[in-house]
Amino acid sequence: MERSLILLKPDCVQRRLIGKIIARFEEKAINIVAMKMIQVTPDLSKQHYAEHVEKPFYGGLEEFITGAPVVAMVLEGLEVIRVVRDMLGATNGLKAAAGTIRGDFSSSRQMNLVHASDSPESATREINLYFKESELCPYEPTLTPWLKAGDE
Ligand code: FUP
Repeated sequence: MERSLILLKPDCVQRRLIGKIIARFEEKAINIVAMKMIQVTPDLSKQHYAEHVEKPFYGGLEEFITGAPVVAMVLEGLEVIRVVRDMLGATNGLKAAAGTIRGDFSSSRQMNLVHASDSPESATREINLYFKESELCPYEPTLTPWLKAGDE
């Protein structure tokens, strides 16, 4: 089992797409094990996007991500880091394939609706940035026998 840190970004909240996007993850039978709405601060943004802080686009990115609340979630499932990235599509909504979340709902590189961790190392770092251990609520869905075979 893997975990991934997902943010429904300010554009997702402002456009009233939270429910639709969460439904995509639920329909895929991915487990939501933590969720909360928060206001990202400039300090948290700099920690989250540490690899981008020196880049020319960072100022705009920080203004965007701190501009309205986000919904932070921890998703859990088999290969969930790759599965969710595939569900999101390419970073730029204009380039994301139709059928992906960004391909269907975004026409922007910055306002691409959802963040998802890109590796196990990033997932651990990002989950610890947004959640305390006590805020995680892992559980076994009663539907599990109908979601995958016993040896998967
Ligand atoms: P991703 O891994 O899909 O989140 O994308 P990146 O780590 O490459 O970029 C992080 C965020 O910066 C993306 F959500 C989009 C944004 N970005 C810009 O706003 N301008 C750029 O030129 C590049 C990325």
